Amino acid sequence: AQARAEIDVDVVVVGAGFSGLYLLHRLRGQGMSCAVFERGDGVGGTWYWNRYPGARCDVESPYYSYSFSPELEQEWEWTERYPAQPEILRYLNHVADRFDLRRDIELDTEVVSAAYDEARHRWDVIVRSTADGTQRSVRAKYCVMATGCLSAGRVPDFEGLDAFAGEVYHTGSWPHEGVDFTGKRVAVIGTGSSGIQSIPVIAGQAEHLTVFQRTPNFSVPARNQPLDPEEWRRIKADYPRLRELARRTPTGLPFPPSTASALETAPEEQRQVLEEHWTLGGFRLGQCFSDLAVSREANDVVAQYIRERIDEIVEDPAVAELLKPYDHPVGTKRICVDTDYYATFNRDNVTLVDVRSAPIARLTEAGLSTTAADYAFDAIVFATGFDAMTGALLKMQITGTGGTTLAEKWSAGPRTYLGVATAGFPNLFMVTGPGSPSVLSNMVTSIEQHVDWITDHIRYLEERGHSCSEASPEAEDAWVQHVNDAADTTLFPQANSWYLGANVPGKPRVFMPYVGGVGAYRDKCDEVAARQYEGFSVA
Ligand code: NA7
Repeated sequence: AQARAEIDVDVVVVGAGFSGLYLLHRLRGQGMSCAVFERGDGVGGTWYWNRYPGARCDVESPYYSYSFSPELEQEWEWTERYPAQPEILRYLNHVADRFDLRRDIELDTEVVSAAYDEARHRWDVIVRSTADGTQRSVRAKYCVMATGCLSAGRVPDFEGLDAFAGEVYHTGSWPHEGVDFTGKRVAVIGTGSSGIQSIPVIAGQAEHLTVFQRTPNFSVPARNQPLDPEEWRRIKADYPRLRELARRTPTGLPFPPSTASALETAPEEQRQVLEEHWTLGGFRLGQCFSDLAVSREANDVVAQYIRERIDEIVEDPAVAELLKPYDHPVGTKRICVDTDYYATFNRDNVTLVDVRSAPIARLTEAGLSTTAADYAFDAIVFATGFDAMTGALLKMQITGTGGTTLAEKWSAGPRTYLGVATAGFPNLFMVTGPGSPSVLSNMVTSIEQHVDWITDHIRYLEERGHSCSEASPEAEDAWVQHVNDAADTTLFPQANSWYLGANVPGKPRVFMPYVGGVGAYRDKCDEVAARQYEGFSVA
């Protein structure tokens, strides 16, 4: 009771995207008071900021949604096979209204710092208004980071970044009023998911589009289409079973992984399987064979198949060759899911520039210069990605016991227990943190599992009158080792991906996500909970 009198709210939640909204709903259901801080001027997180042309989820609509409310599941209508950004944002706004969440969410407010007061067992959180810069402090018993994995956008440190006189955009913080590229000469830098989704749409608008590609990616046609009403009805009727299945598969999608090994499949049959999956579209291709993620030989079969499709689609053989990925196995960077990406390079108004052989040297007043040539543009779009998984967390000054900051603790790479907690930071939890399977899965399935687990843990502590819970260094060491060992049994470490921090110069090279899969991870978390939160020191 004494501690309670010293806090303003039971829980501070940072972020009002998929994670933060559900956290608030759950915590309130447990009778806890919450303050959610969100830097945007609306809810939605990732789907609030990523409004670039063509922005769309690569997970199919019926499964990229909350499962906690059967009523919500039944009343919401998705319109397409894959949800476009505006539709997901509408959904999240609907959720905020339907569950009366807005009254505990402060928009336009970013968290600057959070410091743990060991004597009082509380977090002192400093928040700042993005409108006028005023700061104030909030005290809470628990702090939950719902800050997202791909929320700290990254522009490469090019020389002369301010020199360019034209318009500059980053896909991850797109202007809300939209952008019209009609009649303009546009550059897109980057060919990850964001580049690959936006390039065909921008090409349709711009007078000329120049795409600067450093590493070609594997991309699979989405085959997006209006959601078939009959199929949608079937899914709705079958939601309980599909959701339960999704919670148990490695991907968090209700499609059990293939049990067929590519290497044990005859070439003609391999071909047939690949054709079927290519026709199905999207991530299904990544699930065609059981050994795709562990055998380079098996992976090469799929890689070669995609390269052949690129040859078929792209008319100019030299451009086709440039677009073919050879440097990393399929799936070791997230497979891109596109609409007309490769075909866009057949357009007269689109040019592909390889910046592997001649890197971008600097931005200039007129445009940019590679080491080989100068280019002039009206607009430059950075589709250059994010400081993934740790960026948003480390932007805040988070100080744990003994005055150690999270940045200090993670200077050689992030270390967590189960991806939800880190030793030295009591009563601080992370949703989809490094060490969790989140980014390798259907994010919403993972988010719901993390939130359920964290809020169950908080309820356990509250019911027993505990003042704090902290991951033990031993449990954390063992988990970090397990995450590394798991990654090392796969091909994932062979790619210079953001999973490894490889996209940010100087970032420690540590494989961050847990490759063990959603189902296995859930089992492990459930086991820890069943053993009275084994690996946590509770006081
Ligand atoms: P990604 O996947 O990190 O892609 C960023 C792209 O930007 C990628 O092609 C990078 O090439 C390129 N890039 C980054 N820095 C440079 C420089 N200096 N020069 C040229 N090109 C550069 O981010 P996205 O936003 O597309 O997607 C993020 C996730 O969102 C995605 O995985 C899905 O989960 C959804 P590189 O490969 O590093 O050579």
